Amino acid sequence: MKSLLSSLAVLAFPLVLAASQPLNVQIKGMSCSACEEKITKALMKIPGVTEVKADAKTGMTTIQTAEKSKVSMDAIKAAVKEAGFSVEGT
Ligand SMILES: [Cu+2]
Repeated sequence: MKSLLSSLAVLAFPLVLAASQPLNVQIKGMSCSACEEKITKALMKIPGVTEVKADAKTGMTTIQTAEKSKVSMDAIKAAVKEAGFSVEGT
């Protein structure tokens, strides 16, 4: 029983790490904290997004997802566009 539990722990650990990979995108057009809030609200609506940190000064936005594979870059770009901004390089 003890060996079964420890092998389960070994198996579960990398899965937890893989599930918390953040996505970093550069967003154009942010100029103040209201913009950050708008972006955050728009991105939080995407299923699977658990946390958003938008920085108006640098444009750098970190998107934390429950499962990286389920949140597509297309969904992020669409949400950003709908909020009135754009993802750098698009
Ligand atoms: Cu603003």
